[in-house]
Amino acid sequence: MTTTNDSAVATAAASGASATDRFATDKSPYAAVKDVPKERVDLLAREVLEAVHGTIRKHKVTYDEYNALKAWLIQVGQDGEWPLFLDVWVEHVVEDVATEHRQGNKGTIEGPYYVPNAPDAVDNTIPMRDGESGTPLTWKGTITSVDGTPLPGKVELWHADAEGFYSQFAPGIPEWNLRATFHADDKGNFEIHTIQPAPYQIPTDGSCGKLIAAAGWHAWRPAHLHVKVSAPGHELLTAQLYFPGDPHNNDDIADAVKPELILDPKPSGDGVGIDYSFVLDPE
Ligand code: MBD
Ligand code: FE
Repeated sequence: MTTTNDSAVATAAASGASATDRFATDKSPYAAVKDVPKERVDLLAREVLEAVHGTIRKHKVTYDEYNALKAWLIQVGQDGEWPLFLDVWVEHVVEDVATEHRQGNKGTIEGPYYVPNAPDAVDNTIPMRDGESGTPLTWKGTITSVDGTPLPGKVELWHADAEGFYSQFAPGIPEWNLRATFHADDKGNFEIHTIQPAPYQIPTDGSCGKLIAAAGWHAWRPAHLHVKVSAPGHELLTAQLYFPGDPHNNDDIADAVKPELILDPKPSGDGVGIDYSFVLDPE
């Protein structure tokens, strides 16, 4: 794992703890499991358990394997890696089901590293450190409704730096680095200045990394920009945008790439320019 300096080492347990705290803060209403109707809990819990039982019978799972699973599940909790595990291996299907009715833009998963209420961008530019490394990226686009009406909405943007680290989840990075809220004008136009993120490897030194190593998988996600696009009276769009030619666009560990989400960057000044717009579904 890359480190920024000796006193600021990014560890799975530290970013896992931050992601777990983040979830508890932002999604605290969901702690009320009792609000899910009993019939739904009965149906879903029963079917998931039946699927597990079916796998055990089909593959004659041994006590050694059962105990390895038990030890690993305990470790996922201790590392705070439940948000990472669920968002990498489960969320993409929940997202598909939740958005299948939409006529507007395709979205994809939120992942574990969103922080709400990022400050407004100044001069259409995301906060960066002096000399932030990475190719400059200029992005122009519009927000419209499915009927073509321009929407003066907002784009919340967050992404990793050129080393693959997220502010507030890796040490030694200013709080709101590479996180901001951008506002579209009354014609729905917005403009964003940032830098191109790097491909991202999920932490390999925690329990998710152990699963990946034990199964012989890889830990990579393609480079991506995360967005939440919103406008009054419209469904919130959560998406990620990807860069053509990334070696992991076809084997994202989180299975969150869709063809509609791949950008078409063009040379622009000393960096690249992208033109990517959003169509939102009315509520
Ligand atoms: C990420 O940056 C991410 O977007 C997802 C979905 C999972 C882990 C890290
Ligand atoms: Fe991400």
